[in-house]
Amino acid sequence: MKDIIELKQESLALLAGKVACPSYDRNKVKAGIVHIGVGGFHRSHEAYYTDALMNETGDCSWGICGVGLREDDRKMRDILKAQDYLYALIVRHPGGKVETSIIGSLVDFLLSGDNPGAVIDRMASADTKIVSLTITEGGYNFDPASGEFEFGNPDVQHDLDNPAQPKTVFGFLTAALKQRRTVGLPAFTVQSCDNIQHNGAMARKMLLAFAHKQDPELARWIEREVCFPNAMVDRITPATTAADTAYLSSQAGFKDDWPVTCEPFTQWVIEDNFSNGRPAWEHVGAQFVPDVTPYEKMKIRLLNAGHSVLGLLGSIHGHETIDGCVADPLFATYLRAFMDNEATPVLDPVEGVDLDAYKDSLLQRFGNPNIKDSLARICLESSAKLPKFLISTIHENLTRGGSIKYATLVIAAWCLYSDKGRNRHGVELKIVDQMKTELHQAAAGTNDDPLSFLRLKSLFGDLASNKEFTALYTEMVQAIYKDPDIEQQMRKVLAA
Ligand code: CS2
Repeated sequence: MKDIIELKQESLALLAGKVACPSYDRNKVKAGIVHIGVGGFHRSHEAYYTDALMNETGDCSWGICGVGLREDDRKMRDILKAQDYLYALIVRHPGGKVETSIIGSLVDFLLSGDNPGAVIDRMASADTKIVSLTITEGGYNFDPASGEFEFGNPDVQHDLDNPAQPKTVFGFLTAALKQRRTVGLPAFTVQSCDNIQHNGAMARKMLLAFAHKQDPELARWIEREVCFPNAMVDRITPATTAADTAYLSSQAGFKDDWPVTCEPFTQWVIEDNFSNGRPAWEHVGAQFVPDVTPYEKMKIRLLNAGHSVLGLLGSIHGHETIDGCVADPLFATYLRAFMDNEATPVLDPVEGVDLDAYKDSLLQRFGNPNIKDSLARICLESSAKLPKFLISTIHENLTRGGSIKYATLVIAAWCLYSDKGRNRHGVELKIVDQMKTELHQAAAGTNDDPLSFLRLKSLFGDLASNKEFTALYTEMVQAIYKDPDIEQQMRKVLAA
């Protein structure tokens, strides 16, 4: 065991013989990007592309300074700092091949809780050209039903009252942009990397709503000067487990306290709309397109929605992982039927993409037995995900007279899940959701009022008053409340 190498800048020379390491001089890397929300996905995606680009071209002006806005980010910061911001990316192929590389594009990490002024200054620095975000679907602070900015959020109120000591992403972006404008620096680009359709437009709308309240003149400058490219981002990145860390020390001979595991597939389709330059990510596989709309809708309504379908139905059934679900023929058939009959009909054609082949590839990716993507991760924050991933598809199918039965059973399963917090065997399911209490209370009213869950208007809009939907939903929710054997209901839907 004493031969285990600590992951650090000074050990890269030793590690180079064992794993792929940065070939560029990390001392020369300038942080052209400030990234808010350094989790597994950022590290397997944007940081990976940026590292690959530096390896490919040697252009070191686009390193990344991570920023954590939550106290929960401290652990990641501490671990990365102790490793000189290096970490291992473990790519697991379906056939068992594993490719490990050390990613060097992160070069700093600030926690806003320690010093908000330092975060603002870093964003306002002349070196910063892009502020990118993975703040999750819930981080955009919009009301899911109206799509408008939620001024009721106490942190937003705090930021409006304390512009120099913000807590939210909107407070930080506004303060930094204000500083840039005052000193005559060009605006940075705000680049969303979250799974929201028109993620750039969403970031823009929310930031402008906030900035208008705080400083209307600055808001007008932001409106003119800041670009918010839309993008479709994709790489399945399960939560890191102790087995990943153990794998590195036993198989690769070095210690990383928080590596990232992901699938080999990766995709990034970006609108070429930047305020102040950008990395040439196209050299390492990103696609720049004039309009990302069809790509993002395809990905969110098939991949992300597909995950949620398996996540909720699978959790009630007692499956634990996505690959476990698709290895079960009933779940695989159900997923494909949902995709073919409900998700695909509401999609626009995507140039150069064969949707059938795309769906085949999704089933293969989900089935990767070496990516143990837990249903617990998929079900995290479902209230921020389902309106975008699945409920929009139901609304669109109701309008066009299309099928809704596959998705409706998922909503019924979500109600049971939120109410009981247990799978069909009575085993507890750990629910993590900002709306956990509201979801639970609404779901708990189901026995008296079968539509109780749907009355959460901010999630479901007017579904509770749609006769076609409520008739089917009532039948399904009552059936699974009587007997949570979800398989039986899935078979029924498939046979209907
Ligand atoms: C998942 C995504 O969060 C979820 O529910 O669907 O994290 C998904 O794995 C990624 O978007 C894949 O690109």
